[in-house]
Amino acid sequence: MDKVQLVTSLYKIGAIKFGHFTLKSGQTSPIYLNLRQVISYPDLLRAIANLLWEKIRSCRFDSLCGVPYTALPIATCMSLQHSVPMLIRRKEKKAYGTKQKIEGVFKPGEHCLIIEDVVTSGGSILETALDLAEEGIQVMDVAALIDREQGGKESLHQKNYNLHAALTLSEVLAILLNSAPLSEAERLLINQLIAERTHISQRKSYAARASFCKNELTKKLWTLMDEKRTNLAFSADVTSGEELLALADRLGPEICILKTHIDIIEDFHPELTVQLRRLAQQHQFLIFEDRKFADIGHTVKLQYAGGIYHIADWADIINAHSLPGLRMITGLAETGLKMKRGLLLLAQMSSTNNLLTPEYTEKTVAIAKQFPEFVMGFIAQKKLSSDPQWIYMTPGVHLSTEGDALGQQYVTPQQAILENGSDVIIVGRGILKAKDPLAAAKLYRSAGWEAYEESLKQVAPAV
Ligand code: S5P
Repeated sequence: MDKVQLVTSLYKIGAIKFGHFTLKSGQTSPIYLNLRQVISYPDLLRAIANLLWEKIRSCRFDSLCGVPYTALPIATCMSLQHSVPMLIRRKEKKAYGTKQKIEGVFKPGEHCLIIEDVVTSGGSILETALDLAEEGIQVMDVAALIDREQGGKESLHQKNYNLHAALTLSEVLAILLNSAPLSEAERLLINQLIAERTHISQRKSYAARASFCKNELTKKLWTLMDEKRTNLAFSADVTSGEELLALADRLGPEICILKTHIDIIEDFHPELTVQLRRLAQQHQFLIFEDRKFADIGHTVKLQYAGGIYHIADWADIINAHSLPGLRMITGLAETGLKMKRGLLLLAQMSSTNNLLTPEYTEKTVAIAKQFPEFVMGFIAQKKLSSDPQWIYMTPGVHLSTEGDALGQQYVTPQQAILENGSDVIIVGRGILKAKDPLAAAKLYRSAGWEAYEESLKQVAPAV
């Protein structure tokens, strides 16, 4: 049985599951690997033992010791097939008799090879190695079926143990995608996980991202964020023009984007947008009119360039739902490209029970690919693709994640940037409703920036 057959069989018997799981380490994960039931499938158990043996056949060892309990039958199988003695580590110390933790015959100084099914942090392996060491038994090598790539290999290496894993979780995901009879939801989840993992391992700085995009405004924004050291977009959802200008002036130095809903301003006058542009120039931020266009191409073209607001004249960035399809974007792009503007597509929303399904999100990303000169990226709750040209902006960000009475849901800046891989946090009431909006903006700015700097250090993707 080769790796592909083994992984697809493990999926078929339910040893690889997708959902929402809490791992032994306390971390949550959408993937659960449960190899306990392979003892009910002798062919699979034999295949696992064979694969592991291939990985360690050239290592030097006198005995094998499986990490209790799942790896015990695997170690037994290898011991029988290759006539290598086995040791067993008791998890609980015996309260009677010899009270020893390691069962079997051994001599101090002999080499034991540890067998494990799945490595996450490597903690259980280290515990086993410690108990063996207490008896004077040396460990140099560890064989495992799957390395979840969550830092286990590195922490074992620090203690001078070499991990020989037959499969990494990345390989398992790739095999499942190509060969397993997945449901549509599982296929989408795996695609997303692969994209996230690729992205996390190749996380690039904002400055570096500028070279990947085809939209000129996105380049300008990446550079601005990098130089000004802010990934904060302020959602200035106020109804008075005067208040909007006062906030833009006061908070301007803290932000990379000022987001407006121009149609909620009760005393709108065209001079307001002239003043906004002046402040944008003075404090170096971009203006994003959160208009959420969602009509046929002909209508959005008129809404964008004309009406009372003449949005195209003053808003650097606009957004649109992808619902009406490709040609709507053509309607916006005619004006937008002339004016060197940018468009964000709404790929996900923050509100409860919204109708933007995973398929809708995936199709939105596919639509964006057809307009790389105009589309900057997405309004989304998380990074959706490993393509570095797109920028991700996340609304529904608050330091307290309580939500409001009308369906808004919140994540923290840390969750948005570090865990979900977004690039810009959009904060409205978290700042507006604070006693001191400037102090609150500074707080969100540093939380967002710290999360970004932390994300650049991230090497081991947590899946
Ligand atoms: O999914 C979304 C998309 C957007 S653009 N959820 C959102 O909340 N928004 C906008 O972000 C919303 O229209 C509002 O202007 C802002 C969030 O405001 P807050 O006060 O809840 O932070």
